[in-house]
Amino acid sequence: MEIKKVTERIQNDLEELARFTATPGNGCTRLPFTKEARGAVEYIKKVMTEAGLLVKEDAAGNVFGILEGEDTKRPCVMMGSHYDSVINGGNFDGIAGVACAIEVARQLQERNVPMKRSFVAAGFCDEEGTRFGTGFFGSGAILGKWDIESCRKFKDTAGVSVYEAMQEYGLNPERIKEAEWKPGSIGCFIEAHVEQGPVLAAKGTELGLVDCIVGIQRYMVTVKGRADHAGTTPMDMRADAMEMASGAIFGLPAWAREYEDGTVATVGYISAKPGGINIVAEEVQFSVDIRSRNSRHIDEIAQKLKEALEHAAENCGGSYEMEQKLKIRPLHLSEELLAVMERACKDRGYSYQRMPSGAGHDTLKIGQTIPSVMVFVPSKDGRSHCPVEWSEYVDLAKAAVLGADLIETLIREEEA
Ligand code: HGY
Ligand code: MN
Ligand code: MN
Repeated sequence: MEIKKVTERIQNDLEELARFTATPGNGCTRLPFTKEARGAVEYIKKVMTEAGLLVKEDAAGNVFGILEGEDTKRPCVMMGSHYDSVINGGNFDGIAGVACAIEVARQLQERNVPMKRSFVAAGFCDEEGTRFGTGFFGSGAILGKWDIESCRKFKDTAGVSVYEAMQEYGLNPERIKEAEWKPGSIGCFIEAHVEQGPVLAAKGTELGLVDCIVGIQRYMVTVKGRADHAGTTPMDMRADAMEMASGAIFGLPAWAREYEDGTVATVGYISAKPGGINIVAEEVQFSVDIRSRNSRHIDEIAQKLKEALEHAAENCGGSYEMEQKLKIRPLHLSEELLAVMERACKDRGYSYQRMPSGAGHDTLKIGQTIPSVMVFVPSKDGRSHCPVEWSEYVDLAKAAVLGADLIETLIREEEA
């Protein structure tokens, strides 16, 4: 296997997949259950078929390419990532890990690895949660974490539920439970992903072996006041939803900085109704994303948010709702798999370092119950979730080679 050929195959796939965006010329926008998602999935299925894999699309919109092992009853080795993106995101976040997983399937066959158990390349739906706020939909679905009720409950900012979006996409949400894999049927999970941060690029390290991933809590907050004339309504007679929201929004970054341990809090989305320049805001909606390697810090920030909203609502005569969209614990990854990855890096002469992940990833969901490991490749200038996101294809090729080494070792050692 020469790295040049691997690099070219990954580059070709990613350049093709970059075409499936709703914002051509302004980054990748590939939200779940859209025509862009459909286009990417059809291309992924084509490439998986060409790679000699058995292709399946499940009830949640996930796509799998299966290299069947001799004994299909034994737990498989799964490798993959998500094919959806954020709004105006980059062409590597998630989808590069899907391309790497397909490349690993090619390499396992080229190396004539005796496949005693199956290898599954996975493309997950809606890891980001950009549309519905939740996230980890596809990876959660294979673990049985989604049901019809939760598909109806969560809605996007246009009021379309996951349920309705699935129907429009051609899926039947009544069958969501069929996406669940039998417990024990996935032996371990590997994800290759761009770092989305500055560490590897700054140090010139080729690969990152992720040893822990932050916990995350996400909320959509709706503050309700009263619409009034912006000129004639005295300041002490208003129920201004923007004034009520601004206290909490202003507090979040400061509350996160107090911990000085990488804890972060972000308001990425805000909307005001009716939204007129001369109307006191009647309703303000804003998103909250809180992360830390320490769950207690996340809980404390969420509590401060609630208290700030309580206080503002009392003072201004308004009300608020704090809808929890996601709550997931921090994760320590498999030491056993990390040790095999470290050995493989040393054997290949790849520079590497262990590191935490501030981004969630499907591994954060799957790794809660299945031994998992992640390999990062450097992100140019540490940028991600924006059109300038860039990683070198040769670095992705190294991650794919490492993934194939890990799986080959697991399979050969088992048989030893
Ligand atoms: O937001 C994240 O952590 C990831 O990009 N889904
Ligand atoms: Mn991602
Ligand atoms: Mn992302």
